[in-house]
Amino acid sequence: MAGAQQAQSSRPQEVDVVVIGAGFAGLHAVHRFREMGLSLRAFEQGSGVGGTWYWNRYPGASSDSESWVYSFAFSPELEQEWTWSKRFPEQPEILAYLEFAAQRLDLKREFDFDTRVSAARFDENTLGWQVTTEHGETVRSRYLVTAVGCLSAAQLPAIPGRDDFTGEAYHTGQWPHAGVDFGGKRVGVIGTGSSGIQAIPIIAAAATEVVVFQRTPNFSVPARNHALSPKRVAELKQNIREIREACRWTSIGQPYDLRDQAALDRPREEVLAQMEADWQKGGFEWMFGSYNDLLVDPRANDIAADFVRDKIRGIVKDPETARRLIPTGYPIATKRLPLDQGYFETFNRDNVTLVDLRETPIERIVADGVRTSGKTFELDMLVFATGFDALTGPLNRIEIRGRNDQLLREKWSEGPRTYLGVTTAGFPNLFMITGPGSPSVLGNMPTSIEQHVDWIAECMDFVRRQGSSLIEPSADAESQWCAHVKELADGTLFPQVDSWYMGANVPGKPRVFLPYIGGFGTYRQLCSDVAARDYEGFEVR
Ligand code: N01
Repeated sequence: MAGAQQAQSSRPQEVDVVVIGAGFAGLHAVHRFREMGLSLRAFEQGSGVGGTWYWNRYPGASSDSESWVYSFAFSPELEQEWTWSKRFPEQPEILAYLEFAAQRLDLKREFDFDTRVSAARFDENTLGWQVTTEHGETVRSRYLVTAVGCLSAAQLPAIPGRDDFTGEAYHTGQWPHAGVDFGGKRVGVIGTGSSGIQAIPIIAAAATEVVVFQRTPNFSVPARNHALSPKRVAELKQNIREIREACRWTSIGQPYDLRDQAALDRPREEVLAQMEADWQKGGFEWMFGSYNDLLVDPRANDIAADFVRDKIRGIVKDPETARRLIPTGYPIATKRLPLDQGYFETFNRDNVTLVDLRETPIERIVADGVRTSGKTFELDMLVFATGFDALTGPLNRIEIRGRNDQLLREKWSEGPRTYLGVTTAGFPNLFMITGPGSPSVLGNMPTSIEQHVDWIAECMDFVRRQGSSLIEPSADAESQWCAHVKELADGTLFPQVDSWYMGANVPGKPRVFLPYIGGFGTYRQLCSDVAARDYEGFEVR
């Protein structure tokens, strides 16, 4: 312990840049800035690297991106040395990958782990940031770069009696590192988003009984995960550079893109046959490598939604359970579409009960279970798969103060305001990797992160070459960007629906579509154009 304190106090108190977070974004940023010769400090509240994958250790946790692109693109060495075992990587393997990368690039020594940044204040006199940790250390830096993740602020529902439960209780996003034993237990799962949908089949296979408390039925597409053969691995490694480059320009940063074709322009039988073929392949391609009108025209969306409804009817044996599981009243994929491995099939098991909270709402959590308006379910364990305060939550939980002591969460009280989703007016020299107003969660995260880290690094270099020390977006540029982000979202079906994309899952959160939906390649081009025009919309001095 004395040694740890010694190490901490021997670190510089004044640096070029402070990075917060040691997930994909923080690791990448630290590596990039160090390569540029910048001095830095980096803080991570967890005890190790991993970010999302450090915290989300629930059973079944897996990425919905193909493994070969769910990784760092900046290092051909890492790419060749690491071999993914499956099409969709599972949490232990992703965490092992990030450990491997951190080790290989010698990144861990840059981080203060177990150290939450509690506050950051822009200092008008020094034109830099004062960053304070929960341990009371204050570090001064020219730049502050947040790599805090988009889905890292876990959200527990305000259900009456939540603290009365005397059994075990876990949130999927804060899963115990020692693991959880479901054997012989009656487990209640609240929530059927991606986390619940991934966890429920695994919990059901291990527990005595599982009760799924479903508020909104969810669409889901089969992942069809499988092992990668040595031949496939060799092919992927050989072509990875071209695959990566293609990903950089598609709409969601994946190795496929929307077809240049509308479902409504094609014969219905052809569309259904194509959907069936894509369904058999599994993965997001079914939706996001498909017709280009599915997320903008409700009639096209209905074709896709009905397709999945038929699938659910075909899978779930009990017609009453199938009816309850079938989503109605909102367009498919306007709530984040999960990928599953046997989710709907799980409801054919004798030990699984579905409780439709629209028919029988939860009245309260009691000491030994959950009481709905229908009955009390006695439980030994509760799993909250209830999601996150997305995009703004992780930033707002830090007391970030800009010019005139303005608090970021107060500036954003009506919704986040950013320029390019990476900066915000009144907060000079602050960069938010995958911040609100950028594609972030709508794309393959490592691809989004790579683009932001590169853009930020080049921007800092530009400021240095100007002999300047400050960069800040203008209020006008910010307003125009926010209007653009909103206009694009309003052209889709997304704003009609209560989802975390809209902030609707957090009581009191303003209803604003949080990410940029104009497509990843388009966004990349816009950011590059801004840079090419000497950082148009920014003041540099
Ligand atoms: O959270 P969610 P998540 N009473 O917000 C329900 C990413 N992710 O952790 O829909 C009862 O999607 C809520 O119901 P409703 C991915 O981007 C990625 O599952 O609000 N129920 C909903 O069913 C994902 O989208 C991966 O009516 C309540 C659920 O809880 C995002 O993280 C894996 C309730 C929350 O679903 C979040 O996913 C996992 C209440 N009071 C996650 N409050 C991969 O890449 C909430 N709910 C694979």
